[in-house]
Amino acid sequence: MSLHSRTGGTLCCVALGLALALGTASAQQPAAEADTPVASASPTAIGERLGGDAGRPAFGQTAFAMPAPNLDARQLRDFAFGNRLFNTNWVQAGSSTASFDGLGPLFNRVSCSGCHVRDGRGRPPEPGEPMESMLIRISKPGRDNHGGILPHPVYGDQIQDRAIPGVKPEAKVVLTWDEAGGRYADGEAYSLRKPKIELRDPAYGKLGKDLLMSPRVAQGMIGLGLLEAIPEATLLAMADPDDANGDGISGRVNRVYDVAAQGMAIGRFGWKSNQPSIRQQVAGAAAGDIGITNSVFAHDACMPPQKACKASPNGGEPEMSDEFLAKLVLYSRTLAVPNRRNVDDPQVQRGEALFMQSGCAACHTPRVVTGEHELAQVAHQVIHPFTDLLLHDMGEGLADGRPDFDADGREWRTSPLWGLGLIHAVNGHDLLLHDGRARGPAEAILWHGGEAAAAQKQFVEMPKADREALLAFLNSL
Ligand code: HEC
Ligand code: HEC
Ligand SMILES: [Ca+2]
Ligand SMILES: [Ca+2]
Repeated sequence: MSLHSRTGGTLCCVALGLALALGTASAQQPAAEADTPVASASPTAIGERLGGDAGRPAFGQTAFAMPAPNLDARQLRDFAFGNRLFNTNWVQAGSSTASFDGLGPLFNRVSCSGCHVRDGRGRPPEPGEPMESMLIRISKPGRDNHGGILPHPVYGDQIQDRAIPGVKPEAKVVLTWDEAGGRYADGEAYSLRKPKIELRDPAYGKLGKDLLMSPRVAQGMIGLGLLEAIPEATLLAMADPDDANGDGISGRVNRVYDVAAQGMAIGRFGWKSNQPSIRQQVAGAAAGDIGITNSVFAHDACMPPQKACKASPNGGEPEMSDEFLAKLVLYSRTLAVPNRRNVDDPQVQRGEALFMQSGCAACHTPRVVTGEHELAQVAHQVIHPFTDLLLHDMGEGLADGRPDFDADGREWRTSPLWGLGLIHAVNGHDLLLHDGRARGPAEAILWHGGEAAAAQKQFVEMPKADREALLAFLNSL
């Protein structure tokens, strides 16, 4: 196995790049300011290993693409096959590569990795570009009989902006930005942008005035098995729906429909914790985003009025076997969490203390212990995901106005922050939040409102050196 030497090779340059990036930020600061005392200047409490035994050192473009180091030989073979499936470009039904056919008829991308680029983060398109690594969820006001969203009668629950020949893509998505400025308490200016979404050339008739839309970029793929192994009891213990402890923060679990179990379950995955398990998320992505049917979602995303879609030949029933699905699930569960960098840097340690003092940790839970899981490698691990997987009201600024099961139009799942500092190395951008509007972590924090308004205010009121220390800490994750 050459996996160890692969990371070793890039270590120096990436570490150097980070040091340079941090160095330029702090170099402008007078030494006195950089030494502003904070309550705890003690050595880091979190350490390097964010993913327990399923974490590892990882740097550069492949930082999110590594298998957990504790997989056994057979699992590593399955991981390698899962990796191949994740990167496979599915083709139209009837072609010669029979195991990888059945694309569409309606779809967003031809592969998982088309959106989860290098197992990392998608981004919104540049002006004039088509969407490449994000999608628009849609629905009508109301709920279906499982308490879930009410699909649009013609366009379903998602806009598929691509289709096989002979079938019309549903619509063209055009995204433009509204920009507005603000100032930190010390007078430094910032600017925030918010997307406006327009669906042009709808091919199957009117979308209607009451259409609800939720733009979402592809999420990172690391550490998901560990998040699945967090005991329900732990999630329920972290939840505080009525804010009983009076800290202004009232995380709630989402309860969503589990298709295989035919019952309700706690949601964990997706931007609104709208999926109960990795298996259902992966199966849903295959069917909804690529048009590959499977035993969980047996039908292509053709709504009854989409006749050409319905009439197109399929690539088997289902188009993806359970064996393939299981390998994709294993893969999606076992991408290693990269270790932290620069944990001994005093600025990073100051930033960690500021993170705790500013109330960030009330949602971005720094330490969680996983429980039982069918995959022993993710069970009983001490992890530092910086998420509670709960829903929080994030205010009107971030609201999409589209409920998803019990999540309302202002609620979002706390995003895990592990890997945050490596997104740029992996994906060449640092566009954050559910729709990629934030150009870096500072803008992401500035968008926090609702339950997170007090934490946001603390950030706005920090002296610049403190803001930079907090950002240096985030960059070490
Ligand atoms: C068109 C882009 C796109 C494609 C293609 C795509 N995804 Fe995703 N993926 C997303 C988006 C967007 C989300 C967030 C979904 C939501 O919030 O409802 C997501 C979420 C996920 C998650 C949950 C991550 C988390 O942190 O909760 C997993 C796992 C996942 N996708 C796996 C896959 C797999 C496996 C495939 C291929 C079968 C795939 N995706 C194809 C865009 C895509
Ligand atoms: C009330 C809960 C809450 C608090 C408090 C909170 N956050 Fe968040 N944070 C969230 C949620 C929810 C999201 C996802 C929002 C979205 O994507 O629209 C998020 C997203 C982020 C992101 C973007 C992550 C990504 O992958 O896109 C960063 C960075 C972040 N928070 C940092 C912080 C920092 C630093 C603080 C303290 C100053 C903080 N947060 C306080 C709930 C919270
Ligand atoms: Ca298909
Ligand atoms: Ca659709």
